Amino acid sequence: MNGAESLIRSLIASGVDTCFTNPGTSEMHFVAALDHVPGMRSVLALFEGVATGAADGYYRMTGKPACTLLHLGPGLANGLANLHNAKKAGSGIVNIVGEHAETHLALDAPLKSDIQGLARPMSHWVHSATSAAEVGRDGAAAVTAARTAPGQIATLILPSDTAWSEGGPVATAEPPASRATVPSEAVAGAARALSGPRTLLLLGGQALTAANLDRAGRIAAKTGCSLLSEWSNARLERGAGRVSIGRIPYPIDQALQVLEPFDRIVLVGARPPIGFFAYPGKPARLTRPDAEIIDLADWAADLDAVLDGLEQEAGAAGTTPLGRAEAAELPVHTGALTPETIGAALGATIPEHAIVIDEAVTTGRSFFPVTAGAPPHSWINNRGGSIGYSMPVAIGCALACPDRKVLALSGDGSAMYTPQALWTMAREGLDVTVLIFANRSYQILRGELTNVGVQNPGPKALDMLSLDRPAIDWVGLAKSLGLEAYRVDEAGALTKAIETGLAVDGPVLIEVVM
Ligand SMILES: Cc1ncc(C[n+]2csc(CCOP(=O)(O)OP(=O)(O)O)c2C)c(N)n1
Repeated sequence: MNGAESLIRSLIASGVDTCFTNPGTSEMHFVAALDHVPGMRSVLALFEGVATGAADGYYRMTGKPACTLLHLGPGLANGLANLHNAKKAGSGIVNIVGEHAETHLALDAPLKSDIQGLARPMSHWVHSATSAAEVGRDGAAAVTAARTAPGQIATLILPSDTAWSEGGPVATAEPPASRATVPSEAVAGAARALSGPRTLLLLGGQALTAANLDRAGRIAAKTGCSLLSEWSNARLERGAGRVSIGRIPYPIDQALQVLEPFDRIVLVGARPPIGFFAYPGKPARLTRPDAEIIDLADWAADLDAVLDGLEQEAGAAGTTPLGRAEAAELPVHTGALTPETIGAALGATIPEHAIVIDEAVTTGRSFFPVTAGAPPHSWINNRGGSIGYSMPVAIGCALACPDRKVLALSGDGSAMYTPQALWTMAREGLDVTVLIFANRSYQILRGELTNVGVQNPGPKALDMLSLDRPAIDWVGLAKSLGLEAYRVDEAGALTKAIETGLAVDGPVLIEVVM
């Protein structure tokens, strides 16, 4: 058994059974070992950002790390933007990054680079394997790190001689440590605060499961506090019958207005609200300067226990939760495609147990309220702000949950960062319906020009935000990568196309021409 085989066996023994790969020469022993060791599902991605994004989506739906296989420094570098998003979402991932054999490193070969230096900013744990005999243990240690709450990025650098030389023992990761508890006095104090006027309970991370939202709804019913989540959530459970929770808006003025009424904000799994960006003359913190922030529990804490404790302390157990969404029967709209008619089409078609990955950017700003009464579903946001995440994340979600329908909603600008994801969807026959909102521009940035104080932008500035020269043929692109694809420019046709996409088992792309 060589080192590569002992590594794969150790990953499998530690519960990692899915690998998103884009290999090169230095990873050939790992690739060969995939056939010698049963139990590792390997999925080829044609760009490393697709592999890392897929591993992110996989973790969000399973709570279990997948691994990636990346080719030296440049391969890792191509995957970094979606690793950044995964890190901000609290997703656990094990990256295996190939490296030259030790004897070759001294020769400054073309692909030699500072892999540790590249890995560190987007990883919580970085380790270079030094011997084939130890590589199984290194793999298990990487899984232990990746499983640290809420989920961490672990990067194991694998010199090719540690893969091809005689391997050592197969190792198993330590069981995940239990999540940190919060002192009961702090919970009791926060429960008292929630009973005061003008108080917000701001939820994030594991506080957004269906059961925890029910607890929050009971606390709100009993204490009169308001509920909100952050703008971007790694995964939020919602839909008919679930406690419907609003998100702090992205646009800074709206966010300030939403938070202005609150004297006290209790944080459970959420951070103190800040703007996505700084804007001249606008505050960075979104809460009123005199508002009291009670940071009860961060996202790594045992939030089930925290919300249970709050519920008990508030005397809310047995109360009917406030704000459960009612099932909505939405009329099918016809006519022009606008954010409102597109939102209505989604509200009318999102199926039960769907996973919606939202990278709809400007088009999608108003999707949330109109889809609140759709059948129960999961909603996934980008917490890192690096665009090009939704189609890769959809791959991981679809592999993690083969019985659920996946809807990836993307602006055309965002989708062009990782279009290779479509090929992997087709190759693996994944049940994903992709909606591309083809407004042929970086629309959000037109608004941001104004927000940062640029008056009357000139033609060069506007040209940097336009995608219409040439217009991208999404249907042609998707078909060339093996997908069924449709173009729609009217709301009734969009509803029908979404229904068609959802009825098909494999991937379908819909170009929504705005
Ligand atoms: C990796 C990365 N590069 C650039 C940006 C800056 N950026 C934010 S949104 C955006 C354009 C989004 O365009 P699109 O997806 O078409 O959405 P629209 O606003 O048009 O709805 C860009 C370039 C970013 N967030 N991440």
